[in-house]
Amino acid sequence: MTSREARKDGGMQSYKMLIGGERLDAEGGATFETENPFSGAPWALVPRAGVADVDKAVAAARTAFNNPDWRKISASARGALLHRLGDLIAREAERLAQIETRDNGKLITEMRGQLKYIPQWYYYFGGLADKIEGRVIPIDKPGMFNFTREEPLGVVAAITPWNSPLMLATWKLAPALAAGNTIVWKPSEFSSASALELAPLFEEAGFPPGVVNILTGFGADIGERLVSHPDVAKVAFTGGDRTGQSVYELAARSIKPVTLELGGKSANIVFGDALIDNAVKGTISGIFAATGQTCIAGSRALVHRSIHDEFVDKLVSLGKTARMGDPALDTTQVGPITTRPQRAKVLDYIGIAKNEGAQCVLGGAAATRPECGNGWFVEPTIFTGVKADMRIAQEEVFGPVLSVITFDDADEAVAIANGTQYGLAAGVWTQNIGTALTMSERLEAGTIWVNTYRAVSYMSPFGGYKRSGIGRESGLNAIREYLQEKSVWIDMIGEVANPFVQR
Ligand code: TXE
Repeated sequence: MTSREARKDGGMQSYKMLIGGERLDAEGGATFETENPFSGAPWALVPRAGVADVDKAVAAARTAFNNPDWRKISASARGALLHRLGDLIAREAERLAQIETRDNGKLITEMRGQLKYIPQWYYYFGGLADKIEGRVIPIDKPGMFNFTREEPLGVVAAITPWNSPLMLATWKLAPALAAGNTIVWKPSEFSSASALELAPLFEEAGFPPGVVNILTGFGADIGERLVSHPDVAKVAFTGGDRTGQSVYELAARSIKPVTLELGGKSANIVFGDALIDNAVKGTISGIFAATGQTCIAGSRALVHRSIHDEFVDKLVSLGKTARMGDPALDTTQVGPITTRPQRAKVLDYIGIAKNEGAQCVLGGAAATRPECGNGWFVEPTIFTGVKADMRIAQEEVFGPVLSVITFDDADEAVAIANGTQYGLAAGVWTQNIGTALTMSERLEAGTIWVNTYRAVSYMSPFGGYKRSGIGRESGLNAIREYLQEKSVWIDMIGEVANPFVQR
């Protein structure tokens, strides 16, 4: 439903889900309000799906998977659909960016950048759709011909979070569709609007009904049914690690493959020989961009003792300049926290860090500046004197809170950086190529940035080591997460071998 088609209900926009090509309310008509994190006010009504809606959406996706209009079209034609979708998202980019800013408080400048970039995933994986080839195996059995086919899995449940809703959904949808699967997409209850605004574009691009279904509602109501549904072949999840763990446990019961991306506690490691002003900017960007609500947030700055004081002075000076306020303004640099519970969690962690004895050198409280209005803001916050084993240095805060930890040599930096249960990303700031390369090898993380931070691309694999996740998104191999390999044997001789002996 585009905003033009959206019904207004008591001044609030009212959305419908997308199931089997139809725009539907939840069974029984349940809805919930979605709020604007800057005004603190509800602005739209979203269907609150129940178990019956899950069953309906999965059935629609399963029917679509067997529909020859999808199953039998050529891989090139499937790729062309993805290309068209990319073009339509580019056409609607500004509108989608505005909706996201209203619904989840992301900066409009960041959303414009993301919406401009998202089509590339559809172009890239659309281009890949007809380049997935099986193999002929030079098999060791005389008279036998053996080849492989790469086949889609079936219905993929894509469960996505609120922090970069369209981008993180795209990372799942583009490869899954390119591989020929069908989708039930459950966006976060905190950011469903952009997903529902995208819904008509699937039809306009030419995807048959039911290939993409969008089910809105609460994880607590429908998560379990969706993950354990016997007709769901795979679960692709991005979210918190506890939810991820329960999704994994549930998927295991029905032996389903999963892709999990579960956040981190990434270290930005600054060596004594680093270009200090660049490292300061990279560290600030790593923790305050997107108000720290990114899985890749560089929430620990590991700083060599020789430059610690100069580095912290510069960090605080730059951090102080952050312009907070209305995320819809081009000039705003730090927006609100997306959800009320998340704001409470961030403030709790600030309290925990203070009680643990960390020194707060910037921020450290809810923001009450006039330009923050009634929004759910937290001041950009920096703690120094943090010890590697403190909770603030071990647990994901998912907000604008940086912990600065001192180190004396590379071995200690590696031990601290690797000393959490997570392993999503790490930054290394040095001018020494040897240090850059050895650190890239020694750090246990799925992405290493050297003298930069927060770069991602549709071409490059993204995912976690250790508790940060399973599987990779983006890059050539990501499509393999949505395919299964079949081995086909043909006897070329036509002689039936001894039936009592394995051939
Ligand atoms: O995430 P949830 P929340 C981290 C971050 C944050 C914490 C909690 O630390 O503070 O997670 O955020 C759906 N079965 N990240 O509570 O619950 C839910 O509806 C199936 C890191 O918002 O993980 C939503 O669609 N699904 C992260 C999705 O899971 C369930 C991004 C994510 O929500 C479910 C966001 C269930 N039982 C938060 N319960 C990252 N990796 O970037 C909930 N969901």
